[in-house]
Amino acid sequence: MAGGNFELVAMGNPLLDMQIRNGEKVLEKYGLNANDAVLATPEQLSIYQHIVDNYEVTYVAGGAAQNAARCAQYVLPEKSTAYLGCVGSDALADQLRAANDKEGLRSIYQVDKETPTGSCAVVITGHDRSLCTNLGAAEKFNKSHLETPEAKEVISNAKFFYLGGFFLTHGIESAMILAKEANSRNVPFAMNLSAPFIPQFFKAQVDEILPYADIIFGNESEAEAWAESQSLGSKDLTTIAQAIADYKSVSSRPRQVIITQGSQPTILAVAGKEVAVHETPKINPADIVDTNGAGDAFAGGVMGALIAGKTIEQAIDVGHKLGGMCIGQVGPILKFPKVQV
Ligand code: 26A
Repeated sequence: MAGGNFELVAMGNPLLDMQIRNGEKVLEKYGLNANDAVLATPEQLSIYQHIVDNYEVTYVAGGAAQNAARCAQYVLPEKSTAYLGCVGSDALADQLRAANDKEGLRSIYQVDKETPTGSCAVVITGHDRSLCTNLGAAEKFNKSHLETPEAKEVISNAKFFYLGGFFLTHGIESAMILAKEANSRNVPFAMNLSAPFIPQFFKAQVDEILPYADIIFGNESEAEAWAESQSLGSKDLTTIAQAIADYKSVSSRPRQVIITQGSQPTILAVAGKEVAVHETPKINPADIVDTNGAGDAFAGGVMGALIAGKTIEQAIDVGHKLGGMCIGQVGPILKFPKVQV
């Protein structure tokens, strides 16, 4: 598995990020938490116009799984990654395609002409980022898209699948199709917990797909939310990571669970093994631009390295490097021109 043949197929919500800095007042006005990710309520839908009118907005390609796939491509030979999602027929979609083209991620978009491409208000305060999303066309994704010739071809050749957990708010049916495809061909199926509200409010969907997940990514607050959803009765991250690893499985692969916690060490739990801890390289606070996409870059780096044949420990190192690189850029992107990692 060295890359170059669309080994990685990712699926998620393609979003255009509308990012602002010093957004304390916006958090307050819209009742958002500093380091959270939510779906916009009807009352929050005016946030997009509000930031356009009152702030300097940076538009940058987002969508958590799409970011991760672009970052996996960063460490792989050309044409190693493809991405499935639904966009509208508008300028936002063109910007997302262009960003994917630049990084060599193949966009296999379903297009819903009636609905605008999704957007995400990214409100930066210090080293925190708050994400408020209007899914738009992203939630119009239909499983029929998986039957189109282009999607079918990459799905049937994929050696590795990645699902953004965010997709579970609307797309469990399509998600299960990929999970079962991975399982039937014995290739890894990876998933991100994505945000605390996913295990919290979409528990049934998480419970349904988790037995198929060979690799789970998450951060500390998502892991805690999963533990609460399962009434695990523990806030200890080692215990939680182990419990996710040991959760029932239909796969022949021992599940690997990777929990990041910002600058603190990354936890790796593998079903049937002792939990291990990997130091996160220190980043000089002065070098931090914003943390939007850091977790996606980490996941992308880990998957890219695994596809390139690295061990899980080596892959975590690559993930840390890309996460750190992303933090030094505006938005969920890596250095361009490319640097060797
Ligand atoms: C369903 N929701 C809320 C979302 C998202 C999302 N991607 C998919 N679905 N909310 C925020 N994001 C993306 O997360 C990235 C940072 O990890 C943002 O677009 C941002 O680029």
